Amino acid sequence: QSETRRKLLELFSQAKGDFISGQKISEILGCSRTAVWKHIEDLRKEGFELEAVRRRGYRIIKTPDKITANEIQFGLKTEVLGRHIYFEEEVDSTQKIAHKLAYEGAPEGTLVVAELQKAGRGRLNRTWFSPKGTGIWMSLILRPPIPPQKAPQLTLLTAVAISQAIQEVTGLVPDIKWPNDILMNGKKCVGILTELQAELDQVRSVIVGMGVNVNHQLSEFPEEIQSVATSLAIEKGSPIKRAELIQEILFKFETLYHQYLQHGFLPIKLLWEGYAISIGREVVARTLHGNVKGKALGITDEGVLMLEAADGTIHYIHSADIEL
Ligand code: BT5
Repeated sequence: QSETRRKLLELFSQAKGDFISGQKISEILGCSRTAVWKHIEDLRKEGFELEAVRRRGYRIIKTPDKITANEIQFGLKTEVLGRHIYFEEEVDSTQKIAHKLAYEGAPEGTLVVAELQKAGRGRLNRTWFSPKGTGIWMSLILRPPIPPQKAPQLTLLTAVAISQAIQEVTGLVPDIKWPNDILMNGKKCVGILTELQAELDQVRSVIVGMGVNVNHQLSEFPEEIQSVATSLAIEKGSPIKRAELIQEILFKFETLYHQYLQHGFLPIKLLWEGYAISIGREVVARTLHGNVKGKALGITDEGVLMLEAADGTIHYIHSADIEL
């Protein structure tokens, strides 16, 4: 059933808005004309707008701003990432589900997506505000053949992938704040949380959590983050199709991930630097071992932040919150 649906959406996707005859659909799917009609009705119920014209067939006019597996897979350009999708309306945290799936052996590229997170997580057990219908809350399972200490590089890779996708889909140019924030006009619109399942010397899986504020209005954010948070729609002035952005994120991600696995972190680092805002500025790094103040010199070839303190000492920061 779901395999037929996937094939049907792929057909429409290939048709790029043109009509496909009912006859052709039934031949390719290997089902009756009545069954085709039923599948079309199901798509309509899910919010797709389809036109049916006698002798010409069916075409898709509009896809809904939904992010179920169907919408994400309709037009997806990747080979591996997002080819297995677990969609839920409501979850505690997509990270939690992805951890479980990864543990049970889910293949690389498996994506967990939800409309609403009741207990979305940031780093250090902070909460991530994830209301229904306006954002992208998703976790991607990767299985890179790298040692655990290199995993933070994937946070930076993710930030580049999301930034490129935002730029492609909205025309807006975001800033990356080391290590895991994407900002627009100084306010956070994306948070990234990279978690690991690993042996001592080998990663078993990396769970990349991505939270993107897409169509929120300012008043929809909790008061305590209204001065520091924003959404893409606020910045652009018009709503954005979430499924389209997810597809583009996965596409950019896959390209960068191939580069990373073939050539290492260096090409990613160069792209990252193109979006980085903290570099060259006086910042305070709040780490678990105390605060370090200094000028951000850049990141090392490993992705570690270098701060130069007033006395000239160089500090290597592996994990922190940065204040600009
Ligand atoms: C992060 O943490 O930025 C990582 C956020 C990752 C969220 C994704 S959503 C899908 C997946 N499933 C999860 O459960 N999590 C991941 P951190 O750097 O610690 O920032 C958290 C801080 O950002 C909070 O303490 C708030 O101050 C602020 N914040 C919370 N929700 C926000 C939002 N929606 N937009 C902007 N800022 C927010």
